[in-house]
Amino acid sequence: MNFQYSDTHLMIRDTARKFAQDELAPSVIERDEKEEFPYEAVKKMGELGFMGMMVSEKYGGAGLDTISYVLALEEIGKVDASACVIMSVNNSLVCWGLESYGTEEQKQRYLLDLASGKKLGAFALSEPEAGSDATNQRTTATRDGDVYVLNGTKNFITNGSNADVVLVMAATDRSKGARGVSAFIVEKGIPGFSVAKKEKKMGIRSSDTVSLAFEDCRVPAANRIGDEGFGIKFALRTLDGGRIGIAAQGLAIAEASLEASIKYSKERKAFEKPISELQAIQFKLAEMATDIEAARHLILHAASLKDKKEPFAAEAAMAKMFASKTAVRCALDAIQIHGGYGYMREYHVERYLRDAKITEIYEGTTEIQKIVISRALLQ
Ligand code: COS
Repeated sequence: MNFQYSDTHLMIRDTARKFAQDELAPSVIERDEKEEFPYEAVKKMGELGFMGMMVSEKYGGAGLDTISYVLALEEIGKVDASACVIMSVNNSLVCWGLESYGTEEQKQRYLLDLASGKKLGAFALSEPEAGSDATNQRTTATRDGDVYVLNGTKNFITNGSNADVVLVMAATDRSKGARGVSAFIVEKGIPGFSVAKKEKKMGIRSSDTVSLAFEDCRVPAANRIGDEGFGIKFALRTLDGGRIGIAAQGLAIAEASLEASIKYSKERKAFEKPISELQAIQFKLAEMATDIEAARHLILHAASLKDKKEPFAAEAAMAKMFASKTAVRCALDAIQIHGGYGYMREYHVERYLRDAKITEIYEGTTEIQKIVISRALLQ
């Protein structure tokens, strides 16, 4: 495999790096502490074309490839994993699904604003009893003339309280199981749709994670995505791509951990020399760097398959599984290298660990990735 970045790739990486340093870095600790959504930064990410990177220009996007998207996520995630997931959800889970499966009318009405960053999107699949077991949808959508009436609860919804548009999966016919679930576009503010609870989280604390409640919420039938019964396939295909985004987030946290560790180990002296001269530290750095390179290759491989329109679900699952594990391990090592300082908030690395853990859980746990990979091997 030979990944040659184009000039466009490098330009995007540099733009994202500068944006992250200028706009996100100065108050990232404060936002984490206050659990404050980065409104201004998200607005600027929209202006830079980062909120709909792979959407074609005719629908308000930047018309770029998945590799560009990974590079931008990586730079943003190295500084602020919360901003990274806000961006990832809007790009991978909302814009991609709408562009791939929405009607022309839905694209004009919703995608244009979502891809250009004027509006924010969320993706609502998970429920109190349907996380890994995604097909077990209890939220119902009952047809009533030219509307569907939605009832139920969604939980752990990233962007949920700030989203203008939510893609909601709901059972239109529970007797049909996975084939009885449909996907709907639901606009903020319509009667019967409310934010039920904001979660207090371990990490990614400046991105909002909420429960959403639907009580006799009437959604136009024109807002259904695809046919009745297409909802699970829609959601799982969308998540296949989403996993590349979360893998990039994991890679970003791992890289941030390594960069902080290199810097600190050169500055910190013990036994009359910088700790970077101790083999105990050098070996940790070597292992971190190797895992990071491996994660990067898995991610770029999955991204390039996706760009070539070849099957990529198993490769995306491998990338996510490995990059998320790498993120957690590198963050732990970074804390160890920083010693007592690593445990203090001002040194960032404790936040990296708190942010890293969720990459092993959301958009499919590590265990789900193993199911996806082994099914591909055994089919
Ligand atoms: N893309 C499109 N369709 C898919 C798919 C994919 N990647 N994976 C499965 N499907 C389809 C199947 O083909 C099946 O449809 P048909 O019956 O028409 O063939 C349907 O979805 C249900 O799949 P399956 O029968 O395999 O369901 P299972 O319950 O056995 O398991 C897993 C499906 C575990 C793979 C799925 O539930 C999953 O990925 N869960 C994790 C979901 C997740 O990531 N949750 C996080 C929440 S979002 S933050």
